[in-house]
Order: sequence, then structure tokens, then C-alpha cells
Amino acid sequence: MYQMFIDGQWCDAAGGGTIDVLAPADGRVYAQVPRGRAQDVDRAVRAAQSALDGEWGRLSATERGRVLHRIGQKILAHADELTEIEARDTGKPLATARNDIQVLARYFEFYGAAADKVHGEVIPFFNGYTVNLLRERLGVTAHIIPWNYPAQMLGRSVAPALAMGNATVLKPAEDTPLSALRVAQLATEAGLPAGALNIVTGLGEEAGAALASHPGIDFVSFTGSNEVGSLIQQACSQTPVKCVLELGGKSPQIVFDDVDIERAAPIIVKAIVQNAGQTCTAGSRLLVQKGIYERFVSRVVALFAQVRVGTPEMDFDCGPVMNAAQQARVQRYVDEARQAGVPVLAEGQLADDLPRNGFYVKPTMFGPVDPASRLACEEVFGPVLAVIPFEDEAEAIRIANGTEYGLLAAIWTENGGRQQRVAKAVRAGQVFINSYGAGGGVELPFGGTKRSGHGREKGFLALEEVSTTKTVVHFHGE
Ligand code: TXE
Repeated sequence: MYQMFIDGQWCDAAGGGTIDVLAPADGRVYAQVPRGRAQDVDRAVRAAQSALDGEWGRLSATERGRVLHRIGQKILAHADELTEIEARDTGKPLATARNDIQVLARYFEFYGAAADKVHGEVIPFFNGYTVNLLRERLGVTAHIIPWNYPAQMLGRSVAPALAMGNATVLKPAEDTPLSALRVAQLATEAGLPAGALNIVTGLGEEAGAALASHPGIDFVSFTGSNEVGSLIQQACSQTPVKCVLELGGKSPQIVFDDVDIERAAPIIVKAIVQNAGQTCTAGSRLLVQKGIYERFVSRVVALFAQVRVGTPEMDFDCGPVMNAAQQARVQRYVDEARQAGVPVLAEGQLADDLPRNGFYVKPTMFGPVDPASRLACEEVFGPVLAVIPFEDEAEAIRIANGTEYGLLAAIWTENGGRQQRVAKAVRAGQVFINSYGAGGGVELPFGGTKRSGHGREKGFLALEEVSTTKTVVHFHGE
């Protein structure tokens, strides 16, 4: 039985009650966390407000940076333990979880180093005036994160907010609350003052909704489904405060005739099976030019058929999906496409001795897929790849931009002009040329266009989102 972390203290939910935490690998309940509700959220927001008035609020930018750096060091020193927690909680292979913890540490290192590099400006104005544009913290920031990369998401969302001097309240996903609780403890040991990072565990419609609509918060960062993202934006419009939304994706891999097949094919397979396809930037659509279609697709098929699914300890290419609902959702898309007669090009392999009640799904590659079909347009959030042929550049761009999403895109061609033209025409927050997703990318501004959300995380742009400016106009005479 775990407790949540408010104002530097472990505590139960004020109204009692717990939530079961299941291991996706075997479907068993292995932990319980408090079922936080509005009262607990309120306590966490008050603790954050007090932190701003107290020790945390008084630290200089350099001192805050040092604290964040020490948190990064603590995380690295406990990387094995955090890897195990994360792998058990999410079901992902140990190697993936290990990478996630490295990326988590990187967020604290990167934003720790950035804390005292952000500064205001002097703006030219009438003679006799000096105008300073100060950059300041927002205040109390709320962070609601999902279950696919719990540790990475914590770092991505919370580290820039702390770097700018905000005090934070985080609600982890109900499926995966444990790494956040451990990180909060490590952060405290690293010297983060009480109230600067509060973790309220609970259900989305209870703790999450109470946090997003709390009058004491100044900002919400949300990563998750489009449906809940829309609710969050509605809540923020009432208060009203700013929100950053990072929502779904249906990211295209656009492969032209002159692709380097041996480089592209393995990266493309990894981009859809990694984390069992539960990645907002999963490369779930493979657009292939007709001249290379047979050759390229047969190479991807050969690699896809070798993909193995296992428990975290087996450390194969992917693990189970998150929960029974996610398993049913992925299966629904697969069944529907099969029933519609869409050819299955390849399937991955499930390990023989998988625990019976784990949430496993078979990676499946379909093609050719109608670009207007549900499989080609909707986010499956599972290891399911839709292959779509195209004739020329114009058609590739039309198909790539043909969904409601616009998160990430990749272009595979050696032609420099085409690289630039397609990168400009494709609607996405990030475009990769002859690569994909580049390992964590803590430094690279990230976020959506269209229905994939708004606002930017990662890199220096994230610091702008979690801060505000103050224009100070001083008349002193000439
Ligand atoms: O997400 P939710 P779910 C997509 C993916 C997946 C689908 C459903 O397609 O299949 O969403 O996943 C909290 N007020 N993504 O249902 O519900 C919740 O507790 C405030 C894409 O698990 O959006 C959790 O902490 N908060 C995605 C967080 O929102 C609420 C990652 C995300 O959960 C709330 C995850 C409410 N009313 C799913 N309801 C990505 N972009 O990477 C829930 N929450």
C-alpha cells in the first residue's frame, strides 16, 4: 500500500479509498495507491502556493538549477530501481524502461542547466524611459500525464516548470503512479523543498478533473487522449488559465523511390512496435512510393515478422499493452480491418510462455490500406502498421496531411529539394529527414498542430510556456 506525496509528506486520501495498480504483464494487482479527490487536490495546491511564498520561492535561478541537477544525479544513481518500477508498472521491456529513466534524468539535467540562462529584455521606447521585459514564473502549475511513458512524461512536464520557479502538482495516470512517487522522494532527498512537487494519485474524472478546474492553479500541462484534452481546455477556459495539450497522432513515414532501404526499414519497424505502439509519435502510417513499393515493403515485412512480444524480463521488442481496455481497443481495429478484407502483410510473434492474463496483442502490419479508412486515420495506440502506396510527391503530401492529427512526420529520400519541399508542406510539429524520433530529444521543441494539440514541450520553448512576461516601464527623464 503506497501513499501519495503532498507538502513533502506521505499521506492517504482524505476521504480514504484506494486504487488497484495492475501489472500489464500478468494482469495481477500488485500495488494500491490512494484514491485522491478534490480535497486532496486542494491540499496539494495550497502546499504549492505556500512553497512559492517559502523556501522554494526564494531560491535564485542558479540555486534552483543546482537542485534540478542534483535530482538528475539522484535519478541516475537509482536508475536500476526506477527501471524495475517503470517496467513492472507499464509492462514495457527492461531496455525500454532503462532508456526512459535516462531520459527522465536528462530532463532534470537539461532544465537544471537552463534555469539561469533565461532572461528578459530591454525594449527601446521614448527618450526618458527604460522598459524592461521581465520573465517570471507563472505560479502553481498542474501536470496531468498518461501511462505510456510515466517517468519521461514527469520529467518533460515538471522539470521546465520547476526550472522557471513554479511549484507543481502532478497527477500521474491511475495505471502507472509508482515511478512518480519514487521520483518525488528522490527529489526531496536531492534538496527540493516541500511543496515544490506534489503528487496526487487518483482517477482522471476525480483527481484529474479537480486539478484542472482548481481556481488556485495558473497553468495546466496535459498529455493524453483528445477527448480528455478537450475537457481540460474547457476547464481552463472557465478559470481561465493557459494550457498546453499534447494529444494523439497518426504520424506518417513517407518513403520515396530513392530511399536507403537498409537504413530506413529497421527504423520504421521500431517506430511502430516500440512501447507496443503506445507512443503518441508512433510511425503508424507507412506511405511508400509505387516504384519501390514491392521491394521496400517486402524488407519491412521481413523485419516485422521477426518482432517478438514478451514480458519485461524477456526484454524483447515489445511488451503487453497497458490494460484490458487498450487491449480491446487494439484488437477492435485489427478485427475490423481483417473483416473488411484488408490484407495482413505480416504479424509479430508472441512468446510461448506468456502469463495467461497479461494484456498482449499481436503486432500486425496491413497493406495496402485505404487512406480514408479508420485504420489509416484514427490513432490505434498499438503495434499496428498501415501501409499506403502513393504515386508522386503531391499525393504523398495529400495523404500525409489527410488525418486530423499533425504531430510528427518522417521523410525518406536522398533528394535534397524534395526533403525541403515535403518538410515544408507536411503539417506536423516535428519533421525528421532520414531518421525518426531521435532518442528522447529532450532538446527538441515538440508538440502538435491540428488536433494533436497546442503549445510546445521540450527544449527552450517549454520554458516560455511555463513562464510569463512583465513589462516594466520606468520614466526617469532624459
Ligand atoms: O487516456 P486519458 P486513456 C490516447 C490513446 C489511448 C486513448 C485512451 O489513443 O488509446 O488516449 O487512453 C487523466 N480530467 N492516448 O483513456 O483518459 C488520466 O487519469 C482530468 C494518447 O488512458 O486521456 C490520465 O492521467 N484528467 C496519449 C490522463 O488524463 C483526466 C497518451 C490521460 O488519460 C480526466 C495516452 C478528466 N476528466 C493516451 N480523465 C499521448 N498523447 O501520448 C482522464 N484524465
